[in-house]
Amino acid sequence: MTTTSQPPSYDEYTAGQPPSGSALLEVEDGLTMNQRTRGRSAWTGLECFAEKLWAHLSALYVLWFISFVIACCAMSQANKNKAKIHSSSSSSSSSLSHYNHYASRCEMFPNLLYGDDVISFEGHHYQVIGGNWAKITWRTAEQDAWSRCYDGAPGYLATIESEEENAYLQSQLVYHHGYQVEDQAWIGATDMTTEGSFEWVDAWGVGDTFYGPGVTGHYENFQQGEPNENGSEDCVAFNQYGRWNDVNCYKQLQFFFVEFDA
Ligand SMILES: [Ca+2]
Ligand SMILES: [Ca+2]
Repeated sequence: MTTTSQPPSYDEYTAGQPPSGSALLEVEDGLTMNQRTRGRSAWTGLECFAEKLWAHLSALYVLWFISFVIACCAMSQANKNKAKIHSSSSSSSSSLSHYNHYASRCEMFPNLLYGDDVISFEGHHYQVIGGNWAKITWRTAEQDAWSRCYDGAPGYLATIESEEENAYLQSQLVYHHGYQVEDQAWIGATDMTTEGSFEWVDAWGVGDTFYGPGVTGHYENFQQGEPNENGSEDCVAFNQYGRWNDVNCYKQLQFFFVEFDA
């Protein structure tokens, strides 16, 4: 009976019974105990590294997924807002951008009135800003009007579209506590885009042409002989009688009317 001498297994070595006098015992595959021990340690270290790497990658994936979901929600909401504004107006993209700029500000600060009273007439809301001591150009008045908010709506220089509205604003001007005879007020009319064609500049940044070649059917109240483009006159002043005159946009007047669509 022939017996084959089998080398001890790794477990037998680790069971504490290595052959005597052999710290570097050779086994069947030619590896020593030290080599096997180092291999196992290396493998265990690799497994540990892999587990940590997977844990980090899992955490990063979760963070990326949460960011992705938040970004999708934000884009969806932005698209809804854009569609809402588009559906409410057919204005050009520049007008839309102009309006959005001021509308979003008024969403955050619905009532920026700077201590001035708001008055109402037939569903329209106004402020009469200024005093005899004031020196206000049309551009300054326009920017000031847009900086104001009432009940979430941005202000703009008043657009006057009826005799009744014009008469109401005339009375508010002359009875204003800061008014003195011959003071005037800016309104939101200009022909700076096309000479001789006057349009209203409202909260959207541009409005309807109400006076000019071929334009009929719109309210206007220019005094006799006006508009006359005397020098360079592209902005419209409103006098104590409620009559209108084109004057230089950098002329300094005492008042301006702000209107809100709220
Ligand atoms: Ca002009
Ligand atoms: Ca004039």
